[in-house]
Amino acid sequence: MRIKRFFPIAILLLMAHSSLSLAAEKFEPNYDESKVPEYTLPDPLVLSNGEKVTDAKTWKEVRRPEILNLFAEEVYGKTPEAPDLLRYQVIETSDEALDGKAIRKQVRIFFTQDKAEPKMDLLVYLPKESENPVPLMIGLNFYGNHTIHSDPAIILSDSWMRKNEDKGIVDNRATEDSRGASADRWAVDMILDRGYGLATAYYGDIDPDFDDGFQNGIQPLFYKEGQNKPAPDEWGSIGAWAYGLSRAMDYFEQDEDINENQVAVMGHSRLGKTSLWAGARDERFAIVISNDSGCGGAALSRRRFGETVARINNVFPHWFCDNFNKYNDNESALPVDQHMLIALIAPRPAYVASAVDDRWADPKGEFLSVVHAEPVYQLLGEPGFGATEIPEVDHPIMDTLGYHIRTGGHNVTDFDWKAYLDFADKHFGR
Ligand code: GTR
Repeated sequence: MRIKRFFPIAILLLMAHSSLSLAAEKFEPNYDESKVPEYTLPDPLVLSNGEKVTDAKTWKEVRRPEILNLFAEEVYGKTPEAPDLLRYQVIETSDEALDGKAIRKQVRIFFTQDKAEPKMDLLVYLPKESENPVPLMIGLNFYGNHTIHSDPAIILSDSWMRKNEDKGIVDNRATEDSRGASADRWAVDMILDRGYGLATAYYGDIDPDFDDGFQNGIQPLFYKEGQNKPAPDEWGSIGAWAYGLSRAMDYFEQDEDINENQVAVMGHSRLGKTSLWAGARDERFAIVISNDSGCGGAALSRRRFGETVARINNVFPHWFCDNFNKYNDNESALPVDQHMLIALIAPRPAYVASAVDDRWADPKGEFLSVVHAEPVYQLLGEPGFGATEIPEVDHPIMDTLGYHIRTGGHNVTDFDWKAYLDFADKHFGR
């Protein structure tokens, strides 16, 4: 009897499992604009009780918290409160970094008052010639701080890394070959020459980017008694990475060489999704920049162009909260769409960047998010940016909101950095 009952269930489970992975393998992205489904976006300026938001006070006190909460409960997961006190240790400094042009600081940030692990190593370069305190760009990196520049004094990360031969990763660890391996994505000289500081940390220091049921990374530090994974409305990896960015911000508030009121948070791809969520939650970030962030970032989910909600949740089950799975092939049920994530940044300046060949990230969907966030900026007395059509390739548009689509593919280039620095200059009055 037992065996008879067991078999069909096992077979059913097996079938369900293989059809899932089959669905992931067989996913065919839509790249045909005429096949984008018709959709209606939720209105950022209508309360969940149906009333219209017509003044800044109602936006700030009612609608903004409502939307923030919806993103937390349904998309990225709720995040713990900030610690009362940031524990950090300055590990290394130099006033003669990068041929004497920069000040370098390497700061170890801890996530609790007592535990040593996990820890996040923050690398900070500040321009030496500028008057302090300086404005600063912060972005997480994919393969360790030592990959952003060949500076031999950068501490070589000993954290777990995703496989990548080109980045000198052997057995999931960085090697000396990793030094400077991502330097082409980090315009360190340009940033310093323009009078900005640059800070970065390895995202895997906060939560290693693989699905281990949240046993590593910072989530376990916050489990209640008996809890061994986040609840369906609690943070996944993107939530954790964004939390790490906020802890870096805690540090900037304590560093007298940094102007904590002029910090721009920037991220690429999955880390662009992260910079948007960090900037939406934490209003201390004065400017928020998304580089090719795509699905779950700046792109509208309802367009289903390129990567979709179902696809991203199947392939990266640890990025979002479990509740986000409710919207797999069911985007119209989402109480939000990604234009509302940009709206949460208002009235602070936000910049979204796309690339022509990065269709997977849906450049048009990224542009439309900015367009549909604009009414919130206008309600708060900011001009937004006035564009209704995607601009010419390689022609950034910038007002309080900014956007460009550049030549090339999924990457961060000097063109992107130049636009972000121009945008920051404009808003920081430089
Ligand atoms: C892709 C993923 C994208 C983007 C990218 C990245 O595989 O589908 O959403 O996040 O990875 O982060 O490089």
